[in-house]
Amino acid sequence: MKLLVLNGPNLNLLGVREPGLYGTVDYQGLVDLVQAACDARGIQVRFYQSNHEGDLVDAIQAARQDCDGIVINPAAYTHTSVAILDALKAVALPAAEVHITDVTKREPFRQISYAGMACQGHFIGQGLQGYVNAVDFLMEKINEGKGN
Ligand code: CA2
Repeated sequence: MKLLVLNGPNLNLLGVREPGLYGTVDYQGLVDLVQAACDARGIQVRFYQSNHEGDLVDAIQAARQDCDGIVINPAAYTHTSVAILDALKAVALPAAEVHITDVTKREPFRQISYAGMACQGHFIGQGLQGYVNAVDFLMEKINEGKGN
């Protein structure tokens, strides 16, 4: 089983700015955490972060070739990007949406998630652990699909 873990704009700044909101672990620390969780579960994983909407769309499309599922935190594009929603729908891979913060308790403009409309799992406000929980969710979902 192979997963793509996709992160959107500004998440490369994790641990560098706004630690009160996003914590003190940096992007590499997030990668290390999720890589270790995937290793422990015998899952292969590819990580990609971009500040550019089209690059995220390209990465979603590329996942069709070699991935069984997608963990995605589209960051600000969550609330604006129909292109990312359409890409997730087009590839039709099992997908789980992650938000480090509890977007349900933040500004009104964060209350819509376009990408979330194409995701079967939603991990909101669980910090970085949300990524690991999303991996577990997808592992179960993908294994179910294989008849396990
Ligand atoms: O809570 C989340 O994970 C978000 O996806 C984070 C996005 C925000 O636009 C979403 O509404 C919720 C923002 C990511 C910005 O990440 C930063 C990390 C460190 C310092 C500054 C920004």
